[in-house]
Amino acid sequence: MEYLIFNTCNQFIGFLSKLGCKSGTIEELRGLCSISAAVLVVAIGRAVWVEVIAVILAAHILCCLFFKQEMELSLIGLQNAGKTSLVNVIATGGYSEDMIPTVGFNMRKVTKGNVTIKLWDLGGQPRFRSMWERYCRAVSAIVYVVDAADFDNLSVSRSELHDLLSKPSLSGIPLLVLGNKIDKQGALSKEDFMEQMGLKSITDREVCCYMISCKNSTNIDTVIDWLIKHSKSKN
Ligand SMILES: Nc1nc2c(ncn2[C@@H]2O[C@H](COP(=O)(O)OP(=O)(O)O)[C@@H](O)[C@H]2O)c(=O)[nH]1
Ligand SMILES: [Mg+2]
Repeated sequence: MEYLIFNTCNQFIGFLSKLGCKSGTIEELRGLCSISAAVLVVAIGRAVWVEVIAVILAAHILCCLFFKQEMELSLIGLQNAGKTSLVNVIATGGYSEDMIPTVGFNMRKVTKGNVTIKLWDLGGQPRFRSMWERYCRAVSAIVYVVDAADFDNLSVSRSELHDLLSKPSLSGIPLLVLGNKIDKQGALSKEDFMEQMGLKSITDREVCCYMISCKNSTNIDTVIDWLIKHSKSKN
């Protein structure tokens, strides 16, 4: 490219000299043309790079637009089940024993690859349970967290879950039930947990159950895989 521009300039200068221009003027013109050619090449070179970068950016934006997935889900369950701990483990991998009970709700956005998960972490105390249904209406999935080692509260947890699922506004929304704290001695097996929670009687939606430990990060990757699989395409 540079050679072509330089050659054209030289031919133009040769033509000028044939017309009788002074050699000094022609040398100046030759120098000027060389500099212009170099500037042009750099400019074209840059333009090419700018184009290449623009194409890469456009492709990236298109990929993001067409393949970006987003999901909104509600995390519910009785207080102390480990909902906020689960959000923390999914978001940062961090776990803490000293958790402050969630008052009302928390919202966290977590990005995993091209999937953005908007998590509503709802308070589990009795006074907050009435708002569960409202926050579950438009979600891609309901995640119900249970302390699988807290036998005293299992029946309450079961009845709250079945109460919630009976709401017509929530029909068909996929449900993921997590038996948490399996690191604790005496925690229920998956079979017993499913039995105690009455999961086999839920037939009007997709139901999945995993036994997890936020403390030891057991099965957290499986949970994230399930969530990603249930995320909706943005477009
Ligand atoms: N042993 C054990 N404790 C856990 C686990 N997950 C949460 N906890 C503890 O359970 C308590 C309540 O957790 P939190 O996330 O606040 O529960 P939430 O009320 O459902 O949000 C905290 O002391 C946590 O450290 C777990 O997998 N194993
Ligand atoms: Mg909490």
